[in-house]
Amino acid sequence: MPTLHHAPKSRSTRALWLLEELGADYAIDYIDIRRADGSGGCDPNNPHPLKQSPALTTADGQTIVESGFIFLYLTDLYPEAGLAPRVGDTKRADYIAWLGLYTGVLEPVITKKFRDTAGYTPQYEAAFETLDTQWRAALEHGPYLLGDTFSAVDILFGSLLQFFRTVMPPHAVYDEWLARLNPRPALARSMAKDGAP
Ligand SMILES: N[C@@H](CCC(=O)N[C@@H](CS)C(=O)NCC(=O)O)C(=O)O
Repeated sequence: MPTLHHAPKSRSTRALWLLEELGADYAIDYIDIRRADGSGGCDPNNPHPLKQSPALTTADGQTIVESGFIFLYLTDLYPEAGLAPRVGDTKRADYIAWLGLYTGVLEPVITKKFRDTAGYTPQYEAAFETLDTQWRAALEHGPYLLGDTFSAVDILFGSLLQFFRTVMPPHAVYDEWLARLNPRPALARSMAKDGAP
């Protein structure tokens, strides 16, 4: 079974939520990471090359890193859960595009905007505004990012706002979407497993 290398209250919390939504059979390896407040440290048991969370070890011992790619792997591993369009589905490209935008655009842009602010150029701000517009347009069409069906990209993007709501502007469409996501039983189950037993 896959093993999630998980640090409580970190980006791996969203992978726990996904695993619960998928009904997956999985193991959790609770790890330590360096925290922004200077606490924590690199965990020798963490297979992530940068000692970050999340990391996933597959059933055959391979390591996958980056939230978006862990999501792609897991939703392909459990297609019957219906949390992602399968290959050949017309919505597959949209799904891959959201995973790519999260990994390749949103993460680097918000890191610059909120942490490494000296490097926040007008190009980054333009990318941020484009993403905000595209994200809101998808939800306005919604009710979920891919349209009428809840999917793994709602978990990926939604977990960011659950953790850090002010990362995006205070538009009601975000809050209404979060209100649809927050009561999901799988989210409550993942929260119960978030901290080490
Ligand atoms: N883009 C990566 C980011 C991973 C990441 O930065 N994780 C943080 C926890 S939220 C971490 O492990 N920080 C410790 C460190 O960078 O040493 C992903 O989404 O998987």
